[in-house]
Amino acid sequence: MDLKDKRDSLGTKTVEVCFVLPTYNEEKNIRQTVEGIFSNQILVPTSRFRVLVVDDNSSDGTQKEVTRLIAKYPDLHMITGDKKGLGDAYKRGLLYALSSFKPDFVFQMDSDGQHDPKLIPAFIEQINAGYSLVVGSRFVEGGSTPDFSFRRKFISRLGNLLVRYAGGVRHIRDCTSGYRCISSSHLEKCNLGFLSTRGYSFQSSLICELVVQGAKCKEIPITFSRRNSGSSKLSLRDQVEFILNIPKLGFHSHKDFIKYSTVGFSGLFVNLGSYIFLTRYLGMAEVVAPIISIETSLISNFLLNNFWTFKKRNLERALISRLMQFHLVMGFTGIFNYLTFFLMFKIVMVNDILANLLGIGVAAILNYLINSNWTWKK
Ligand SMILES: Nc1nc2c(ncn2[C@@H]2O[C@H](COP(=O)(O)OP(=O)(O)O)[C@@H](O)[C@H]2O)c(=O)[nH]1
Ligand SMILES: [Mg+2]
Repeated sequence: MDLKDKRDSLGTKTVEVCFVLPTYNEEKNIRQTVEGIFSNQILVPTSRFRVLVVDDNSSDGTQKEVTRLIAKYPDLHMITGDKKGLGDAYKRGLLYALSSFKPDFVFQMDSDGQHDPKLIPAFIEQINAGYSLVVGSRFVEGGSTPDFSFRRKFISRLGNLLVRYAGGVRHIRDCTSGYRCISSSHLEKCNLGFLSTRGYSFQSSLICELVVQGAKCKEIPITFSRRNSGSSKLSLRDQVEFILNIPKLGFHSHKDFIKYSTVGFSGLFVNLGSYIFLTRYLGMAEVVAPIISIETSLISNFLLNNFWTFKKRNLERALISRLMQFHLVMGFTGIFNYLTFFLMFKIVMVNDILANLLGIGVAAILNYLINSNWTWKK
């Protein structure tokens, strides 16, 4: 039974899958990789495989080799461009694959034999189980990097730790792995401006952005074996860009909280400014003015959060009911602010300024969490 008969007999919708393979001087490796992918096609008859090679004008015979392979495999394609780095190649390749082939899923995979094509059915099994992002992981149980030197292992582990904790993807053990299967619907939602890294750090930006876009991730163990031939293209420039990219990941995953804190800080000045205006220019009594200045800062905070911090959220409730919720949350967390201060100052006996700062910190985190998940619930 050939593939078409097998599909017809199963009677299910064909899942379109596109493998994006970046190549730079992989003349001796690309054939084995492409053949390895297509030889798995028969094992997953409910899917249709396409392969897109993204070659950055390799100086060896990679393009010639791919052209020869295209004659044998009609579902193999190639795009070419100038070498600007792995991230740039992936960005071009993924966009091309999405717009030209409209796949349901996209695979990212290296072309040098370090990613075993025999694992493709295992990735697809997880996709069928409902995951939108399947990562071939070197750092979960059963995964390994037998060919890595101590130095490369250390860099890889440290890089992963930084990405996991700064980028809000703590639950993913291998954030820099280049062997992944991604649902196109999540990929299409990704902010390409954020993914504008040129080199290898593209992989960590992409995984953080996919999680921000709600991708449900599953890791499966892989052995990241030795390259078939040639050498790694990981450069010092890639490693520097990787480090410089970490703060960007941190800001991206905690963007709402940073904006919310900035608004909170601005409220301090609005409060104090209106107090001075009311008492010094309008001659209002000192015991009355704070009532108006507190309310003014609450309203300015509310408006800034509504039209800036949480601007992108699709909200159901009316503005006025959100304003009431905001007041309730601020009142409630104000009590926590005072209780923390009291506990720290009177019972733990810390300095009064420090106790106040702790109170403000606890209240800020608490009211962010409640406002973010209730007042401005997505
Ligand atoms: N198109 C393109 N592919 C690249 C570039 N840099 C690396 N690659 C490919 O990306 C894959 C992973 O690169 P490799 O050097 O093996 O990285 P390593 O496995 O982490 O050492 C390989 O298939 C490379 O040919 C690039 O600048 N452009
Ligand atoms: Mg490699």
